[in-house]
Amino acid sequence: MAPWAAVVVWLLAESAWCASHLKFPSGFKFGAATSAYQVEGAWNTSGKTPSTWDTLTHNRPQLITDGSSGDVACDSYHQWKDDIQIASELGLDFYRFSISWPRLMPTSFPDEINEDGRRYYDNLINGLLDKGIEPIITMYHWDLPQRLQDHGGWSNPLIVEWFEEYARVLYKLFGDRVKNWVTINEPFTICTIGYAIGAFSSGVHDPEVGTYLCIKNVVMAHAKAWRLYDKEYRKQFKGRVGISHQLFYLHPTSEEDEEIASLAHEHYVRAYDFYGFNYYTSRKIRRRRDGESLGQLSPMRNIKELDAILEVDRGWDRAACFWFYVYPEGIRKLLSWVKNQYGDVEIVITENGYSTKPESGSNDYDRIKYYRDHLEQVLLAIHEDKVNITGYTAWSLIDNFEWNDGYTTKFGLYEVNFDDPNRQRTPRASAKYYKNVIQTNNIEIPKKFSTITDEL
Ligand code: GBH
Repeated sequence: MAPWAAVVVWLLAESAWCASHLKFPSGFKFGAATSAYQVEGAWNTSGKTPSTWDTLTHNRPQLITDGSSGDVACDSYHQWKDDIQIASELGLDFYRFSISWPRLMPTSFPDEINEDGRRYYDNLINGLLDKGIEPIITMYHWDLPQRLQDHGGWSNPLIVEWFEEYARVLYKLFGDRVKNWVTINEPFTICTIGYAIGAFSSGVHDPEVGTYLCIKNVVMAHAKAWRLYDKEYRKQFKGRVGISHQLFYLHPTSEEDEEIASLAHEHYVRAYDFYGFNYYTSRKIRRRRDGESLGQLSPMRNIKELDAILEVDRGWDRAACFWFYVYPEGIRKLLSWVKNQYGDVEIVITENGYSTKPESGSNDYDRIKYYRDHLEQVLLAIHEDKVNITGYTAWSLIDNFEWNDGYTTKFGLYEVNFDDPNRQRTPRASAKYYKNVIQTNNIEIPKKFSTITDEL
């Protein structure tokens, strides 16, 4: 090979494997996220009525690792000024949070707006805007009004209209200031975990029928809410409405399994104005072998419809949650997959983050490494694969109620002291790392973060 050719090969290899010289394009936005039930607390005050998660945690605490609930959680209902303060300290471009449907609409329907609830969200939105932080609202992050669940919840087709009416209230109340909406967080999780296991929001165990009714109605509800905005509000408010899907990358076990991997990714549906993309983990996928049983039905174990087995790679590191294996290349492969499948759709990464055990405190070098390695793959997707990614969201701004894990696994850039009545928030090393990424547009880990010292 001529020496110049060797240099070209080296340059190509270098750019493909190492992204440390790459930058996020101008206009790229960084944010962090939470959801109402996971942070707000104040579960039965100020006019709020119960959600499915209040019911589940109160009636069946054995389903939550530490028997806890979101009754108080981070008390963000009262500590919202602190949340704005730390979002501002981090230099976030946006903060993604969700609205509690039963807090805003205690009857579930538009006949009554709870003024306390409305004031809370107004304060949060206005406080963020005052600091130059864009509010991004998730309309539905799993805390369905219990009253609607009593009428079948997501398996009742009427929910499509109920959701549309809820969306209309949100657009009317907040649409003048909120320009980016996520209708529904993770349809796949709501319906498969909701109904296949029965230990999630719905509390109903019906993998045969419930899952499918739910998926259809969730997708229809999203479409209705999008259409409503498009027809009646877009001209006036000039905003956008998307949806967030959780995708885990499914790595074909052999060449034979490439088709099944692609079909399995198809399990997740398409989006509208933008594609909200939540990524945490990956699995290996292969066809079920003759005589092999599909085993326990769990969304991250296998796919019944495809007769596919999901496994983990022994080489992947683990985070604190039982389902969480680390495979940074998965996020890039999935981003490219979405582009190849759906065309040049705009993608906003609406969640990505890492869990630690409570004991690991605020010296969370493994979380920093997770963020660095995933941001590197996002940069490669942008520059090498030309995927149209416009934003990145860290999950989560603060430690919070991690669903069935309760408070036993932590996702926060800020640690929350759950023994303190004020739920004090303290930055972890990863908060400082993320702030540095936003400030410098450089993902490399500054020396001061790469050794664990008390100063952090
Ligand atoms: C996101 O879901 C959520 O949007 C967010 O609220 C949450 O705090 C965050 O991730 C961290 O978990 O029964 O084997 O499928 C991520 C998707 C779906 C992953 C439920 C864990 C349970 C394990 N999650 N899944 S399994």
